[in-house]
Amino acid sequence: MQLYTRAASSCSFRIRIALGVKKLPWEAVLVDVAMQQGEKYRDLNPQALVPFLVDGKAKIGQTLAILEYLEEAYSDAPRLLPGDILARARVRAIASFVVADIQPLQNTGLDDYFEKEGVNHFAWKQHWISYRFEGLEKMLHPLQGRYSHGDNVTMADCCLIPQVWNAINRYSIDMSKYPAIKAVYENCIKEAAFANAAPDKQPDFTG
Ligand SMILES: N[C@@H](CCC(=O)N[C@@H](CS)C(=O)NCC(=O)O)C(=O)O
Repeated sequence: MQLYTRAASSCSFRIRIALGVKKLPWEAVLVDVAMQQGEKYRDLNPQALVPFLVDGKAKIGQTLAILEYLEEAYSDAPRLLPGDILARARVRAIASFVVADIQPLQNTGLDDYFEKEGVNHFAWKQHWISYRFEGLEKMLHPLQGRYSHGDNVTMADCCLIPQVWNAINRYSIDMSKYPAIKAVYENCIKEAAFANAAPDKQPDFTG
């Protein structure tokens, strides 16, 4: 299985975590910005985004589609979705909130445009991450377990932890305002599947 990935990409970080939790063997294809914008990569993945997963005949872009594929294709591996229907809906809601309503507002792919327009994108990103974290904190509080949903890692954690890593390391967000999110982050990041997937552990990490 090959994952097209970049150290700095929080979206790729989500899939690196999932592959680690599921203990699936994989190989990294490192995608820098020049390769991502090139014709050859667009031929493979017309969305021209990372992550992108190739697993035999499966060629899949978009984090949530990849996570759902891994869950279904490797159902004997540790599960990323709980057994209960309501629990699954809650986990998917947390994951989607990060994927659809937080990360797109801090995607570095927007930076060139912001700079051309003279927008202070650092402040813009800090604002949106903080504002959305207020909602996320309420979704998690009171924390009922070690992770976003109980005591098992789920897709929600695969999506949440990279977002918090970025908030802390790239956007200097004060996480003491979000104690439930902070607790989940601290519980996860010390575990191997999360720690090994972090940007600073990747061969293409540049700081
Ligand atoms: N919705 C996509 C978002 C993917 C995405 O935005 N990836 C970023 C890296 S985290 C990227 O490739 N940005 C470059 C660009 O927007 O041109 C997903 O969940 O996979």
